[in-house]
Amino acid sequence: MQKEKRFNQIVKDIKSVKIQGARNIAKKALYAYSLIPTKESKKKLLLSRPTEPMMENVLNLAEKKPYNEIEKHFDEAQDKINKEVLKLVKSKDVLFTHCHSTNVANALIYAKKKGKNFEVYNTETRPLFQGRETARELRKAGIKVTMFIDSALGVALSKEQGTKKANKIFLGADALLRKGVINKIGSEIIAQVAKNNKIPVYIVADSWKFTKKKVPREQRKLAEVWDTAPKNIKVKNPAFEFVPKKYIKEIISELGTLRYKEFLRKV
Ligand code: RUB
Repeated sequence: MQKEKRFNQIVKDIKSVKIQGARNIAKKALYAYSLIPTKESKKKLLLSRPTEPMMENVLNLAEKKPYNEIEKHFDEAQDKINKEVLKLVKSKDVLFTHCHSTNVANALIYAKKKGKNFEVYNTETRPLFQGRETARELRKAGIKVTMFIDSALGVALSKEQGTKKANKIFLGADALLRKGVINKIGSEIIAQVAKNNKIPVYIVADSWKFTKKKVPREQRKLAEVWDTAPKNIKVKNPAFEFVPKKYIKEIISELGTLRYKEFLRKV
């Protein structure tokens, strides 16, 4: 009973985005599955957030391998990612990120600890404001952070209205696909503006987010956008979008910092 209660709480927290980000979702889902390792619980977990191939990859492994063997991958991969990001980050950089990605945030905190003195611009990420979590976490690590509303993206990525120009973009990913990546809504437009402003876009993501399958893009509750909307007004709340590989300079994963083509060869 206790196990069932804990399992259900995790499913609830993944659904409500209390547990968020591909890595945290996959890690918690693995733990939940270890509590109740059945086909039915796997199905329940997979339905909790549909745009999460890392969760699916991890749960597929969990059917064959012991929990500890799979669980250690998360930190091992993150360590390698941190070292790759460290090579790219320079003091005085103005780095831009969106939403909250543990792979990105951990790597930036590691770079700061290693003595790099950069600053970060980030976007609040409506409607659920995951950008605030990123800002809080980075600031706590002593990183200078400036947060923008999502629609001020053009300002954050150019030298306008008292801002510097961000010179590198680090985005996380929920899904790594053959033709590009899926990440939080807003990511494609960030990549387009970056391209226009000649700012390189790096995807920082564990390679276990890769899938050859078609990945559905989650549509979330309309009330997250406008809970008192008049009945005759339509509201849309897409949570994720596709970023074509043409906008991506390199993928930074535990396999190294690689051009998209090379990454596909290695993964
Ligand atoms: C989070 C999001 C993150 C990726 C990668 O969306 O888009 O960029 O999941 O995160 P949500 P991580 O808040 O809707 O889950 O690096 O933590 O795996």
